[in-house]
Amino acid sequence: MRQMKFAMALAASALAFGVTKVAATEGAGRVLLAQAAEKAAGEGVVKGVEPKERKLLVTHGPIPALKWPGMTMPFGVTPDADLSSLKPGTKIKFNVTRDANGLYILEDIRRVD
Ligand SMILES: [Cu+2]
Repeated sequence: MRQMKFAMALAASALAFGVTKVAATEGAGRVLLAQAAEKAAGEGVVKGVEPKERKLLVTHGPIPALKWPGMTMPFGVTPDADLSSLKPGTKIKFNVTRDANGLYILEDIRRVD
């Protein structure tokens, strides 16, 4: 009887371990997916600059990492982004990431001259 309890306890802990392991693996997978999805390289052309609102209107090419086709859309930018050298017609490269609210914003904006 004692042995049986021990065996059951072992089985239970093995099961618990297995579940924990799966959860950890899934968690890691999700982190990797999130990282892959949240840093997507893109390029495009500036269509408009709103320095006060820290926004850019950008016509970007397809961004496969986000499954986005090319389109024109407004973006916020990271706080460190320097918009002073950008104007309509400026070609740029950037990374698309998300802000604290989950909105897509541009970071690491580089002019392509
Ligand atoms: Cu878009």
